[in-house]
Amino acid sequence: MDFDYDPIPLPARPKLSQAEGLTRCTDYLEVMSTRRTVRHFSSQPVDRQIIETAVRAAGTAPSGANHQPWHFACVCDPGIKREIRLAAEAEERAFYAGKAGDSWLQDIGPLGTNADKPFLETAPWLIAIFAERFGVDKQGNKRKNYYISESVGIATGFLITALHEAGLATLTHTPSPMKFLNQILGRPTNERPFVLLVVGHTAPDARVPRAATQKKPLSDIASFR
Ligand code: IYR
Repeated sequence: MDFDYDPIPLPARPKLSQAEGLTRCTDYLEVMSTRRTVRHFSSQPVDRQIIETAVRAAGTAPSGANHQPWHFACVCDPGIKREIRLAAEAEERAFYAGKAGDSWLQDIGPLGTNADKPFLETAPWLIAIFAERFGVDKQGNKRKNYYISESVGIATGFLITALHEAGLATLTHTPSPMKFLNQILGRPTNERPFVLLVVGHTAPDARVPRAATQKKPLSDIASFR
């Protein structure tokens, strides 16, 4: 088979010494070590331009066959945020009332969460991230996507990092099931809600569970041979 392979040069990047590379990497580690998943948001507004730029950064993520199987539905409208809160809390009430099962509830006990999700209205932005199960072209033909969860997961990581760089806090929220997001946000059925990212500034009295700050040491997460 003949393919239209059209190689172009890489974009220019400064050549770093190993020492410079390590310094930069260490700086990045330090920045990322201050990221916390936050549940106490202030209502301080955040410019749409920051959200747009962070989403563009997310859109640079690698993806299967470069199909970019994601959609970021960015919501600041108070009425829509309220709708999302009400639907999410309904799911969460069922979850905490028993659907989760005892061992799951025990595992998240140290996080201090419950079915109340006021931050879904307080935070200035909600970004509902959808994974495209398959693409649809202008003629309505289906296009297969590949490594969908991997691709959308990586893009979500890029997004969280960009927002953290912008001095903002995020919460990766996953009310389950999240089908209501398709209906409220008018997203097509080929898109599956992946995560609901809550974005904003932290409340002045924000607290995080101590348990959540404990990260595994390198020796537990990596092996070298
Ligand atoms: N989605 C619920 C429960 C929950 C589940 C996990 I796994 C967490 O890490 C945290 C919470 C909620 O948001 O309360």
